Amino acid sequence: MVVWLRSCLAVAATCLLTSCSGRQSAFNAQAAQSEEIKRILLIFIAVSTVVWAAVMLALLLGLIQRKRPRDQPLDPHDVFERRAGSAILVAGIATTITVLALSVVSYGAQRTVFANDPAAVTVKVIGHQWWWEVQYQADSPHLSFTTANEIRVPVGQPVTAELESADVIHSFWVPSLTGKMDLVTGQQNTVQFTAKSPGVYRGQCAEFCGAQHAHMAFTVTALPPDEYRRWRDHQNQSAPSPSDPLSIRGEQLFRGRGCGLCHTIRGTLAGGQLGPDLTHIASRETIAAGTLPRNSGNLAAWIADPQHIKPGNLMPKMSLRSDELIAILHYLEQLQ
Ligand code: HEC
Ligand SMILES: [Cu+2]
Repeated sequence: MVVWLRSCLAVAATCLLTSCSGRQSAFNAQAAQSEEIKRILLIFIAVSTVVWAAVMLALLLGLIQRKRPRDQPLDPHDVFERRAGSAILVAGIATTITVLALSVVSYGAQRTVFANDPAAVTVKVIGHQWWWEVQYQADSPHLSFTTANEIRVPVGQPVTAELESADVIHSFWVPSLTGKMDLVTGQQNTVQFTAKSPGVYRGQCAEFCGAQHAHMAFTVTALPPDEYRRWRDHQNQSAPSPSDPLSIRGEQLFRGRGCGLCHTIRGTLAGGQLGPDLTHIASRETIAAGTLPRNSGNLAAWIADPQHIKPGNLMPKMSLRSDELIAILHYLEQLQ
């Protein structure tokens, strides 16, 4: 392929591949914080473009006006040196002004981006290899509950996420809502965002944290406040007791086969802390931190062999008979 065609294709592909919209894009700003980030991003891009164009222009002028070599190149050339000196001075002053101005712009954005208003909702988000534990914290303990990989928030109200890690460093990033913030063991970082419109915004761990880092996604769903309260009150309830024989057997197997050593199902004897809380697993949209949509097929495939779907993840493959798998699956699907 001719070189120029290849170059054009490369440029065109870059334009297509840089996603400038969608539910995981800093250009699709849906919160006060991300709007501010988008604003300074555009200012920086515009200024950098002007600077780049000016440098290219200077280069071009230099090439066009190139002088023929002189006989005595080492002789001082007063006029030229004076002109060069003033050009460098002007360029130096312009650079200083540009850098200072951009610093002021970015400093000004911090008020919004690092807002710390009284929060309507506080969630503690704990990063695990390779999933997100989400603890809703409220003044009254009966309004506090734990879920995983899906955060729901009320629209128009400030939400504070308190970030911690259970193992290595992770990074919390929902481009449509706010900037990145690290989750570090033994330290609490916080980030605040106020979603402006209802919707599902995708987030992603933004700090390489091991083999399955790429499969460590999550969603933030912004809901109208009354819908949010309904969801919260529902999540807050313990799991319903199994009623039909198959799910009763499933519940027994869940504990008997060791699932309950790692997973909590509130209201039952399963109280493990190593894996996601499964009290309302059947109300979630995805499993394994956004890796697969939650449906019977995927759930069964996951329980049968999680290592096939997400190699290296911390849930071991357990050898279950097919009737045991069906009973456990049936039980988990009741956990609305
Ligand atoms: C040694 C601990 C351990 C055991 C035992 C275990 N799990 Fe897990 N489980 C995990 C971990 C860790 C994850 C999260 C994996 C990831 O996404 O990286 C997980 C994820 C899951 C998920 C997906 C949850 C979500 O919200 O994404 C389901 C469902 C599940 N396990 C069911 C089971 C069942 C059923 C059993 C018993 C047959 C079981 N687990 C046994 C640790 C365990
Ligand atoms: Cu990660």
